Amino acid sequence: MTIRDAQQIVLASGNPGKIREIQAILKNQTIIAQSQFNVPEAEETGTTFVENAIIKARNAAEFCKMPAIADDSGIVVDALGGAPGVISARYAGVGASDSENLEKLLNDLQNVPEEQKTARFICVMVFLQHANDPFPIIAQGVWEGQILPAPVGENGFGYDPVFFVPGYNCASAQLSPEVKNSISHRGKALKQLTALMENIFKTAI
Ligand code: ITT
Repeated sequence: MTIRDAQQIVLASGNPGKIREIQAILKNQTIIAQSQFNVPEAEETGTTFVENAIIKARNAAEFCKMPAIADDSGIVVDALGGAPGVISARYAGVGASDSENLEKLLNDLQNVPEEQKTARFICVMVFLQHANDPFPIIAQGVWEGQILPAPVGENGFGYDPVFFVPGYNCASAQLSPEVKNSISHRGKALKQLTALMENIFKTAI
């Protein structure tokens, strides 16, 4: 298999926070955000991260006639039976802002004891060579932590201000972008994805 055709890869995400982090890691590849091609947003109808990542990658690959990478991610909170999970981006409703989503999360957890607020970020990254690629390359990363009682920190996006990172003793939103990428769910998934791609395509990614 060759990745020569994949010099340009469309990144099937409309989330600027994710795009920043992914482009910082894949800096040797020409990764073009789907907004540059006016790709219509795909409906995320899957019940799992992997289904939604494939839906998004296929949608962008089909529209752009190009290889595509997609990220489906979210936060899973044990005390909420795994919610918000795949609906993390729209937990407080379709079109909700990051602060509305994390406000709802803190509200849902207000009667839960601190030690029971264990949570993890999940990221599934998918690479498709083309829309009908029957062999998606799939990688996943998990980042364990805990939900804080109140938001803190200015970096990152989404739930970063309420995600406590054990070992660093701070919120994810207090980490530099470099440190976050070196330990996060997305960083881990991307490392795994590039290793799988290098193995399959026999070329450095
Ligand atoms: P695209 O589908 O266009 O990529 P999206 O934001 O809708 O953007 P998802 O459906 O994968 O993407 O939802 C991911 C949500 O999970 C995201 O909006 C955040 O609320 C949260 N999330 C994922 N990774 C995160 C991170 O590194 N830090 C903070 N929140 C994160």
